[in-house]
Amino acid sequence: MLTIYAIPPSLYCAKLRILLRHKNLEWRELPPPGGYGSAAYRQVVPSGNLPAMLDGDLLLADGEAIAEYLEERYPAPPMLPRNPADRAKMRERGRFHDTRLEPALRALLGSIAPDRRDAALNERQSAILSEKLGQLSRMLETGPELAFGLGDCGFPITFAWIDALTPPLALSVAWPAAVLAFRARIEAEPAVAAELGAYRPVLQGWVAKTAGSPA
Ligand SMILES: N[C@@H](CCC(=O)N[C@@H](CS)C(=O)NCC(=O)O)C(=O)O
Repeated sequence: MLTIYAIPPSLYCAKLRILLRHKNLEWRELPPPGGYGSAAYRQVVPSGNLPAMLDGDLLLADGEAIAEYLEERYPAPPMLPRNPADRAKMRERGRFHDTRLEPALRALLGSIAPDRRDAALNERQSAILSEKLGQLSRMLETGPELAFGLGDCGFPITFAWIDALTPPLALSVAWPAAVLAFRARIEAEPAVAAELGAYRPVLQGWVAKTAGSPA
């Protein structure tokens, strides 16, 4: 059985669980030894990255490296299309999530606690998130021909974070119609629905605790 090092509120750990669920894989989860960011965990995983995965003797850290490995090791159901151009488009979508959209959200994490609220930052990041969603909307016009793939797994989790941070940080994010349609489509995937069902309460509890409002 696969072992995953994870912590409950981690966006990238939830993203990986969507893939595990979609591929019907069994896994057990361990917290990082010594806790988040600990030296003890870096003894096991040099980069300290979460998630990390153990498959027999193989230790891998980084969500995308893990996802590509699992796709090759457990090819059914396929999460990359068959032809090279569509495979590349699916990877492009995933990279856009990890390197463009999610960092625009991550910039807000330091501003959730009431004593660290930064209204100007929240406004700026609202505009950047809206811009990224606009870019995604245009990218979806030429999407790869696969109902659900590797490049899709991060979006439902980042969308849930935007929802969760919108009330406490008074975000104003514009959602293009094509992104809302994409969101509805991927949220209807059983693996996504199952992960969101488990993850949303954890996320909402974490945000409520950090933002200082009742869960
Ligand atoms: N690109 C990485 C991002 C993962 C990431 O940012 N993980 C955070 C937790 S959500 C983390 O590892 N933080 C601890 C650290 O970097 O030491 C991946 O896909 O695995």
